[in-house]
Amino acid sequence: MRKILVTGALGQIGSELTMGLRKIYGNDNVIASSRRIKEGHEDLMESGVFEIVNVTDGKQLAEVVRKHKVNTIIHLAAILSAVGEEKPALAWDVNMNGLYNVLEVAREENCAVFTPSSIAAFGDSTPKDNTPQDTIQRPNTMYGVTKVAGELLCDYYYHKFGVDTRGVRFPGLISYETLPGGGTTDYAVHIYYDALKNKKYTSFIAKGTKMDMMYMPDALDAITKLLEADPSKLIHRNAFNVTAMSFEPEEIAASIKKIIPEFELDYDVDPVRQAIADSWPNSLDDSAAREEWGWDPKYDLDAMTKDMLEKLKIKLGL
Ligand code: AKB
Repeated sequence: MRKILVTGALGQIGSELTMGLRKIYGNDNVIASSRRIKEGHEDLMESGVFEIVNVTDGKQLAEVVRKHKVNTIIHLAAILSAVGEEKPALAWDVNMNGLYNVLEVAREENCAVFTPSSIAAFGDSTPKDNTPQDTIQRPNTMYGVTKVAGELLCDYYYHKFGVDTRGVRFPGLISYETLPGGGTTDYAVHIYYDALKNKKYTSFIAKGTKMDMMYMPDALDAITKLLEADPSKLIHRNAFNVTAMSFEPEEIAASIKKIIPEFELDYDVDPVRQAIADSWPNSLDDSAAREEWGWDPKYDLDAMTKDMLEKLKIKLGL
């Protein structure tokens, strides 16, 4: 039976993944952890074990893994792209030293590891359309640098020490439960909140900027599917391209307008986040994930918009 530790459990992915995993593996078998307690996550903290873990503290991490006899670590604690450009030293510390500590304790305690990479692992010199699984990776953000290095480090721990490492390159993730914390694709979450509250949104990403995106239920499905995939079928263990849709701001606005006709979009472009977005692919080729472990997303843009607006309306009490 799996005994799972989730790091970054109160973040955008972690808050939904932890509850989903508790349904599959049982409340007592999924330990949630975060570097601090956050308001609004009482259900998660009370439905199973919760531990304070700062992933940059290897000793603290190892103690929690041993205490709960953890055999699988889902490592989500990370600094995202926009915050990473504001605080590159912090991004390096959390993303690299945190991952190194996770891999070391996994090696010592015989744990499997899942950790996400990102479309940020690509850069200006990467082919932009239908970006191949194996291609040029020369990112120019600190977040991207840590994501490429992380992919390589996970490969290294698999080949050198036999640690069962797995991962996907996530695109922008859209969800209603917990807000994302400081990414470039965050506009595609905020737009739904503002559409419901104000019937208009000012985008910090420019017209015509295409990026890959995915609705959270598909992202959770990717994690649980890859975690349980037959290892003999996995060629690309740690860095599977996965995507569900690719759109530019005006396309998500058009999708919202089908449900809220008076919705309006305008622009006030943030040069830092725009430069990051411009360096990322327009659309990924995720055929390796489809072939090796059956990746098959369910939500396209309109299906996501419908569900997001319905769920957010309830959440915001509108
Ligand atoms: C970000 O925008 O930084 C993240 C990502 C694509 O990894 N959402």
